[in-house]
Amino acid sequence: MALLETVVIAFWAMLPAYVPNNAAVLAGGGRPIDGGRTWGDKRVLGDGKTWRGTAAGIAAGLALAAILTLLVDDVSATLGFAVPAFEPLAALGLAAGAMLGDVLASFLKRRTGRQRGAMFPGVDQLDFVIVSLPLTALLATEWFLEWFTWDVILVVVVLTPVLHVTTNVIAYKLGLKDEPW
Ligand code: CTP
Ligand code: MG
Ligand code: K
Repeated sequence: MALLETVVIAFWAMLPAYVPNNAAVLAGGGRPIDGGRTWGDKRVLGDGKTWRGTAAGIAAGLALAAILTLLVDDVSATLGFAVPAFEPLAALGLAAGAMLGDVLASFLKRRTGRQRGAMFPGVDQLDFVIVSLPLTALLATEWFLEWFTWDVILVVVVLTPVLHVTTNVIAYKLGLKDEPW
């Protein structure tokens, strides 16, 4: 597969996992998932993980997957190669997996003494990939094996941190996020 083709497929296939984080930032607030509870002397997850942000993030990922699926034929024809349509379970694995990865990362941050908003290099950039890909493989195995070939996975692992850093710096400069990571 040509490199450009691999990059486009990787980006397209990951969009339903990329958008939940950004939607959560825009929609976040209200009741924290951990209800304010602590484990030892630290919060279980912290005020940065809310029910509203999480629900909005998953909904945004599912909505984007549905829109992309409607566009698949036109985009594939224009590009000259096929991009994936999202099966409902694939969309769910990507969107819910992204939010679950983010929540698990906050759990790890609190256990390692990091305050809300603290940087956790590596984890911040890849938490949603580490959970969304295995969850999608579990929920939509055939779809996953068809699209997430090893070269696509490699591109995802390289491309995601670059996109993550870029979008977060932009969100920070626009005043949407408190920190640029
Ligand atoms: N957010 C949310 N619910 C989520 C994820 C994010 O409400 N599941 C919102 C919160 O307002 C959060 C903001 O998006 O403050 C930025 O997200 P993130 O950087 O993941 O959270 P942090 O506040 O940095 O907290 P943490 O240190 O736990 O990552
Ligand atoms: Mg943060
Ligand atoms: K995060």
